[in-house]
Amino acid sequence: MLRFGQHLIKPSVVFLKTELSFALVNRRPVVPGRILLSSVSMTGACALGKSRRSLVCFRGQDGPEAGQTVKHVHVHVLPRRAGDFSRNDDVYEELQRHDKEDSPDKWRTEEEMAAEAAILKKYFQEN
Ligand code: AMW
Repeated sequence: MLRFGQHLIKPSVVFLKTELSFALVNRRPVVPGRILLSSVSMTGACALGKSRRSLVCFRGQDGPEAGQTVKHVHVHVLPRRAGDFSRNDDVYEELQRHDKEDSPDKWRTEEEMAAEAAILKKYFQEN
């Protein structure tokens, strides 16, 4: 198990691990392919985001006033695609609402998360 702030993360949802960082799939992605990096591996994440979607957005929230809910340094990687939100910047409002209105019934199952993590793990092994 890995610690992610107040959460214990099962190895099945982690798709990349280095000496100082790990990357996991989000239990509640705002856009398909949204992932979390426990510390920054920007080059790999950028390549991954671009390979799967047309653009990629990085988001970090430092402190509760900035919307941070997990007390562990992390960055969100959100693959973006033209037209995924009717107004492009609506993604930021959706992110704010999303994390405020979190509850267990909205989370993906461990199986769903593990399936996505397996695809991403394979991608990193091959690239
Ligand atoms: W923050 O609001 O701290 O910038 O982001 C925390 C993110 O971590 C949220 O998007 C939330 O969905 C995600 N998250 C929280 N706990 C877990 C978990 N156990 N597994 C996967 N994602 C998680």
